[in-house]
Amino acid sequence: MFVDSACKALQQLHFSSSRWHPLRWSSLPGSSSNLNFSHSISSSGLSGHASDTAVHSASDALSKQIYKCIEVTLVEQETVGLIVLNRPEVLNALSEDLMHELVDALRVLDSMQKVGAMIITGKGKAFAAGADIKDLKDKNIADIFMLEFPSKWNDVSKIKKPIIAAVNGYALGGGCEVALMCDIILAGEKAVFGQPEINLGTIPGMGGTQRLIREVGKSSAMEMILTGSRFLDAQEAYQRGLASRVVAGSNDELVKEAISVAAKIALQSRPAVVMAKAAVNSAYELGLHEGVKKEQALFGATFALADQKEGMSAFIEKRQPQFVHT
Ligand code: CO8
Repeated sequence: MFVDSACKALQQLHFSSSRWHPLRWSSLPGSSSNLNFSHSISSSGLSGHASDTAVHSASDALSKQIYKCIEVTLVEQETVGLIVLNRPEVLNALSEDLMHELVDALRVLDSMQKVGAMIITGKGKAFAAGADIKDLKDKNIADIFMLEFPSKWNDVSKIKKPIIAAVNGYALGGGCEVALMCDIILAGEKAVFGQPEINLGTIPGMGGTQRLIREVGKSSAMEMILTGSRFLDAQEAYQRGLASRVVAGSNDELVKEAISVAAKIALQSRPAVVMAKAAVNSAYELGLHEGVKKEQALFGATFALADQKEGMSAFIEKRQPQFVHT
C-alpha cells in the first residue's frame, strides 16, 4: 500500500531520466556561463506542462526569438535561472506578453536538468505594480472566461522547481499574486505588498483572495483586499510570515542574496527538492490527514533515488554528497 503510493507519487513527478530532458544549453547560440538568453517564446503556443514536446518547442523558440518584457540569465554555473521583469517605465505592469513570456521562461527553466531553482525580480522601483490596467480596461466578461490568458497566468504555481521572489519594491495586485505563487519571498527594504484591485472596481484574480489569507490571516487579508489601501511594508511582511526575511541594502544586494539562496537549493538533489516543494504545497490543498499521507508517499519515493543513498552514505563517510539528480 505504502509502496504503491510511493510509486504513484514518483510517476506523478515524472522522474524517469527519459522525461527529464535537459535543454541542450550548450547548443544554443552564444552559450556560456551567465549567458543572457533574452529569447522570446511568447508566441510559442506552449499550453501543456513541461512535456517533452513542450521542451522541444521551447528550445526551438528560445533559439529563434527575443524576449520583449523580461530578461533571463543563467547564473551560478547555469544552475540558477534569474528572471527580471523588464517594463520599468510602467512599474513592470503585467501585460499579457509579459505573463506569457514569464510562464514560458519558467517552464523552460523547469525542464532544464542543470537548473535547480529560479528567481523572479523586477527592474527599477517595482517588483510589479499589478496587471497592466491599460490592457485590462476594455476586456469583457467573455475575454476573461474564454481566452487563454487568465488561466495561463496561474501556471506560475504549476512550476515544479522552487521559485524565489526577490521583491524589490511595489508588489501590488497581480504583482503581489505572482510573489504569492512563488515558494520563497525575500523582501528588499523598499518592498510594498498590497491588493488595490478594489480601487479599480474589481477584485484579485490570480489567487490573491485564496493565498493572502493563508499568509497573513483573514482579518489582515480582508483589510488589504477590501480597502485597497492597506499595504504591508517589508518589515510587516516579514513579521506576518509573508516574506521569509528582509534583505537590507540595494536591489543588487537583494538579488545577490536571492542567488545565494537559490544556489544552495540547486546544490541539493533536484528530485528531492521537487518532492519537498510538492509536499509543502499540498498543505494548501489538502487537510492534515491527507497532507501527511502525501508527505509519507513522497518520503518513501525518495528511497527510490540514487541521491538518497548518496546523501546518507556521504553523511556516514563524513564527506560532501555528490548528487546525480536521479
Ligand atoms: N498598469 C499599467 N500602468 C501602470 C500600472 C499598472 N498596474 N502601475 C503603474 N503604471 C504606470 C503609470 O500609469 C505610470 O505611467 P505614465 O508615466 O505613463 O503615467 C508609470 O507606471 C509610473 O507610475 P506612477 O506615476 O503612478 O508611479 P507612482 O510612484 O506615483 O505610484 C503606484 C506608484 C502607487 C504603484 C501607482 O502606479 C499605482 O497605484 N499603480 C496601480 C496599482 C494597481 O492598482 N494594481 C492593480 C492592477 S489590477 C490587477 O493587478 C489585477 C490582477 C488580476 C489579473 C488576473 C488576470 C487574469
